[in-house]
Amino acid sequence: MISVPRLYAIVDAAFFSSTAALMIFVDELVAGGCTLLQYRNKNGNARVMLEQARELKRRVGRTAKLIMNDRADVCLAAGFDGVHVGQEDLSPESVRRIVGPARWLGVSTHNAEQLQEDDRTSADYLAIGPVFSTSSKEKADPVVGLDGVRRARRLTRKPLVAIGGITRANAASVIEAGADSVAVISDLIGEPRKSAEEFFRILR
Ligand code: 3NM
Repeated sequence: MISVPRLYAIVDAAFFSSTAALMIFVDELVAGGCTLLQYRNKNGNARVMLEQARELKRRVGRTAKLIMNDRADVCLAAGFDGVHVGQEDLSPESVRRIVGPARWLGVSTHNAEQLQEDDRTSADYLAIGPVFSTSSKEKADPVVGLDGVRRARRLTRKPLVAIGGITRANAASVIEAGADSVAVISDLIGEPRKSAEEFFRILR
């Protein structure tokens, strides 16, 4: 069983106007103590995606685990540590076959049925969300709330990552509801280092 840190930083390329700005953001997250980062790029072209992924790997090295959103091919090509897939991406088992047994595989779920189904796969961790309303994801599923996190906690023994609208102000309640980790996009933007440090202080 893997061990997931309290804060799972999601680096979404859509939030950055240049590769340089994205890299500075990541350096700051690592300086703030982040050891698990997901690179998410939902509309970039594949070459830019791979270039950014390789640059992330060069900068982060082994100080943090790097998880690639959706793309098993980019994960392997950039030497990342794992892949995170959603309900409309390749199935967990098909990704597992591509990335092998050692790399981390995470799966997004949005309700109890999906969570139970993906609990039966070889996923290393499951995500549940959106916990709160979010503007960072297009066509987000209905909010599950803290009750959704509690229910998810009862349905899986895999590490549980909560996502969606999580901030320093509500993160403690999400962990109390049973999540092992919070995945965050927008509340890290702006002052990533300070924000990450505060998350770790709050979630200690
Ligand atoms: N996935 P923020 S919610 C990428 O429900 C993503 O699976 C979600 O961004 C899900 O921290 C979400 O800014 C967006 O709310 C999270």
